[in-house]
Amino acid sequence: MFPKDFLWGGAVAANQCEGAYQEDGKGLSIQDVMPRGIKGPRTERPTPDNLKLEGIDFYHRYKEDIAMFAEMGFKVFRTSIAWSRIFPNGDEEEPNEAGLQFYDNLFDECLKYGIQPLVTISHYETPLHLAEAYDGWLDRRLIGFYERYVRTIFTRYKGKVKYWLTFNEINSILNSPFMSGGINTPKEELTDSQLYQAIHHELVASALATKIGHEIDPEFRIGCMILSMPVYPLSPDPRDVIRAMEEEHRNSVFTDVHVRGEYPGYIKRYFREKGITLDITDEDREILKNTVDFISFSYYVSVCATADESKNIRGEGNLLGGVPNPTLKASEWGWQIDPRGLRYVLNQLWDKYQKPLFIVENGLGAADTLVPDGKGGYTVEDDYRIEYMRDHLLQVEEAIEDGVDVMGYTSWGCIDLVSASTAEMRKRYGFIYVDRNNDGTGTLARYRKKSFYWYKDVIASNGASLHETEGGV
Ligand code: BGP
Repeated sequence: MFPKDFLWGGAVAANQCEGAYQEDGKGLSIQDVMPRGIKGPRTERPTPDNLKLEGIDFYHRYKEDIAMFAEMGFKVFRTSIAWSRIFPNGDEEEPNEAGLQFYDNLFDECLKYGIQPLVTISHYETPLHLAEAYDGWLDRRLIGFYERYVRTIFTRYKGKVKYWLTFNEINSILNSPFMSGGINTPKEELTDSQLYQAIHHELVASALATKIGHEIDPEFRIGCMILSMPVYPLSPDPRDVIRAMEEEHRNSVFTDVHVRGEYPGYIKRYFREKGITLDITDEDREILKNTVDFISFSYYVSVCATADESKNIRGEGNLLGGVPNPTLKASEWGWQIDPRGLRYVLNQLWDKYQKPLFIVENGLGAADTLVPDGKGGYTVEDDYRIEYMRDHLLQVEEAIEDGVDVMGYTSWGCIDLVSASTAEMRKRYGFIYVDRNNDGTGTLARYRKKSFYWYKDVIASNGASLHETEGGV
């Protein structure tokens, strides 16, 4: 059974839905020069083929959209603040009032319906100037710019926002240093020392945000946000088991530091053996001791690992990827579907840390077809999405039965938006269909999908309706 105060809802990110990329004083963000996501080359300046410049026009249509979230019964709505609306270049002394006002209006609109905002402070949308002039998080000065930004938003939205996430999928910097860390230096030229130095700066900034947040409002609940991805051994060969453990360590260092306040032994060994020496000050070590209130994470895929190099083939799927699992099916985009992996990851994190857990992203990216609904309107018969979400939510319930403290679940892309990895509209996650196509055509009209009504029932029954149809796994 789901606890009675379970936070049901949905999630988006500013850069993938707001559009209005130059409105009300907003500066450019790295997303404005990524018309193909992480798959294609970036551009010098924004180009018209970049769907994120207009997004789904959430900036102007948020009232209509939030009303639909309220109709589904959302208790929580996760979005991000676009850093470049508040500090257009990232390094100014004074914030942009029009940007601050937009989020005041947005949060007020949520609160009007009793929906709690859950805010990601930095979601793959570093101000472009910070990437170009400082090389993003490679530069220690980013900590100070981030500190000014968080002080501003914490002070401004105190009383409206209680739940905060410091960096979206902070571990994705391992694979996407530009998108995740605003690092302009091409990935191939980055040394391991540079990468881990940038990571260190982000970890310090995250802990500093937690410290400042608790000072500004002791009621704040501040969490880290991790791209979770269980790594299974490809075979029972102990060498594969150890390889899986080592690959998990690559990611778990981020939670270890956030929850325990210091670097774990295995990463110190990695640094030693790779000859990585980091600039870590005594003050940094003190700041890192400000640990998070909860752990949030995205969950889409699990992967396998093998010590047999001939089988070590990387598959598609999420930003980090891994060896495909021969027992699982995949989505149209090659992301393998593994509902039980969600129960597994919840148990793993709980066993290790005993911190409340929040699933802040999960969902199925699929190509949808709009069809007449028989009542003069249009809908999408997205039974595949319902099946995916039901199977995952039943595993969340299993984890709750296992004794795991799960705070809530916000499905990814509760309204269709531009995808992060491929920057397209065709890959849809929403309960709400948005009429916009990969070529930029479409009216931007919104339509309720079949899953809209399904999720509404799930929330109204606090998960009981999940048992009305048999689970598929
Ligand atoms: C996560 C990101 C989101 C997001 C989601 C789905 O990695 O935090 O921003 O979009 O994955 O990925 P995609 O949009 O590439 O399908």
